[in-house]
Amino acid sequence: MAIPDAALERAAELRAEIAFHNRQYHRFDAPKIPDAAFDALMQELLRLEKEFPQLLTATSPTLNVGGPISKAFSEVRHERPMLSLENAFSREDIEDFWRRLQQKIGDHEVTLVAEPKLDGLAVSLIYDKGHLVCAATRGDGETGEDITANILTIGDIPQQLEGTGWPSHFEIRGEVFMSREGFKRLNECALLAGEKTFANPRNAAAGSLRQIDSRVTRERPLSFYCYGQGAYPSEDLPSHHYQLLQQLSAWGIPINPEILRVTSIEGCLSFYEDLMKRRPTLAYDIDGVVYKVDLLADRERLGPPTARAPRWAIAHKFPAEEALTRLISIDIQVGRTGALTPVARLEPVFVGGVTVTNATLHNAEEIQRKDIRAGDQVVVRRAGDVIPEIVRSLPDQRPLTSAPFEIPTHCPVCGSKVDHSPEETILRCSGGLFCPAQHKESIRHFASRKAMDIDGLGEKLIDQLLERHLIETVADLYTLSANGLSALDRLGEKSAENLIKALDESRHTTLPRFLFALGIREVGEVTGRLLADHFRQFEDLMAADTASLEAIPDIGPSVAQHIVTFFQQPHNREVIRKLLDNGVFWDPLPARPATEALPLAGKVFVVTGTLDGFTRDQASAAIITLGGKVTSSVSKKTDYVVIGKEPGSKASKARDLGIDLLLEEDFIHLLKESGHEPSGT
Ligand code: 9MJ
Repeated sequence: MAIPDAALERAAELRAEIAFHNRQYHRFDAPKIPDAAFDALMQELLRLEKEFPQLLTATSPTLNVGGPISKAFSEVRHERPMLSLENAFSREDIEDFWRRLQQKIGDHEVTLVAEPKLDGLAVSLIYDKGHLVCAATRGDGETGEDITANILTIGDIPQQLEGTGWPSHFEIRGEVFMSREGFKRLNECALLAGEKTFANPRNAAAGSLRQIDSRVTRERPLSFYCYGQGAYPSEDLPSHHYQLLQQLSAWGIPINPEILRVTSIEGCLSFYEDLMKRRPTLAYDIDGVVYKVDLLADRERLGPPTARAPRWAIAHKFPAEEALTRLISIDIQVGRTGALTPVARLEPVFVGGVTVTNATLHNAEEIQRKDIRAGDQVVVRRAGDVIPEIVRSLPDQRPLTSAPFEIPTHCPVCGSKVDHSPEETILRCSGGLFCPAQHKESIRHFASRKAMDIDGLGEKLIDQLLERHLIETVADLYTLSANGLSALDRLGEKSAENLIKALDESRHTTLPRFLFALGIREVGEVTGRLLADHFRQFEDLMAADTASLEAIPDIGPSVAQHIVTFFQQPHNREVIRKLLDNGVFWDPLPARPATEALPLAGKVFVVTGTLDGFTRDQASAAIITLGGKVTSSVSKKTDYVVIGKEPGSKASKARDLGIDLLLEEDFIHLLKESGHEPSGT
């Protein structure tokens, strides 16, 4: 069958692109596109070559591992080819793998070794009479670069083996990588020194290992885990891969402690799921897991390797955390407090296991710094449950007509001037409640579950109520009638009645909720509770000055000023008066007993570290309610230090001073003994 011109052209295009990206990745340690985008190019070429086998040539990247080798290092010919791994992306791919194993070695139970797949750089290490004599990169799989001098600087890798019994000449293989912490430190130092930073730990590891000057490599935080053997005398090989790793470990070679043996598809998948869950908490980056046939004799029975990969192993890749897509536009959202947030509208893209259409751009300055423009191809990242973000754009493919992003000087909704305070990166609309966006968001906040909890009052309904002038302020919500609501689009009679009922029920609230609902800047739920607890009477809070507010633990000068400013505004006082006139009420808090009579009166506490059941504010509020005092530093006057996880220096100082340390369970016990009831909202 003749090959259609279109297929020929596309194959040539794909090969050129793949060659370019291979060079970026392997030669310069600076990939231009995410791994998943590269994999997609490769998959497309594989599909074409499968459909039109005449397309396949010996030099096709689908048959070749890795990238070109640098002339900066001398060449090392591998005693055995260093292969790559076949990739699996789904349960079906793993089932296929098992089926293939069953066909060839199904005459006994098959055990696999499951390993994390580190995202680093594969290296070969040769030991001669127990001494590390040669280290090489994978290179093109046949020939690698001699990086012995650099490998000798990595403290994890033994230059002389421990114990006894090693073969006189053997080769092991493993991954050199950089921990996330090490990568962060390295980039921070580079930034301070005005040097180039690395995009990720993998590039940093590769860049560090391929330094001409090994004194530079010595300064880099590199680690190593061995995952198998290369050329190894067969008479010295243990029968199983797992045993071999244990043996190597006994000679001082680092082995990943996560490695496990599994005997079923379910075993593989649960290893995969577990590691994927723990992926964000691991000290290093992994991009999947690898399953390997444990019994080495079985590997022979599976047949010779394919062009790139052995048949006895498969890499089960995690969903890519980075993907390429097009940035359609940069919208500016105006929040309740006027903060302007740029939001990226994206062509839908599958990343981190979900389809993403919006991503955060953090702030306007960052967009300018990274020169991200509407219309650009961009790298989107979604790691774990973190909100998707735009990492960078690919300016090479930018349309000629594109213009740099401009920091708005005026609010896109109301046209008011934008404030840009020097100490904040945040831009803020100065329009206050006159800005329709802020106004609408403040009503949404008022109705939200943790505030007045008005069930059924959503964004669309609020839009209509405002557009039809049925409400001006939140106080007007309480003048609505089912009759009046019947004019609204798509709001049935029943829903209208339900909303009126919900509004009516919300009239009976609590003082902490009411304070939170008012939407005073920096007054969240916890501060609302703290203020209610302290003042008891709403009128007293309204009349408070900054000095009396700042005297309350955990109320700083900024929030104190916001509170005073809020209650000074005639507009706010008017809305509050109307809310109370329209029937909003709360049960008065019982008068506070004299502080001296309270169980923790006179006791001084410090809270440090992370508690499981309380935020720091909640723990402080509980102590204060019981008459105790909370301070931020440990001194001789401190009676108790409550310690959570990762407590830091305060705990050791307390220990030095002989102060009572309370673990969270001791603290809860003390609170209970003192008659504390957890405060609900
Ligand atoms: C990584 N990257 O962690 C292999 N790998 O085995 C592990 N790579 C591998 N094994 C054979 N754990 C070829 C590559």
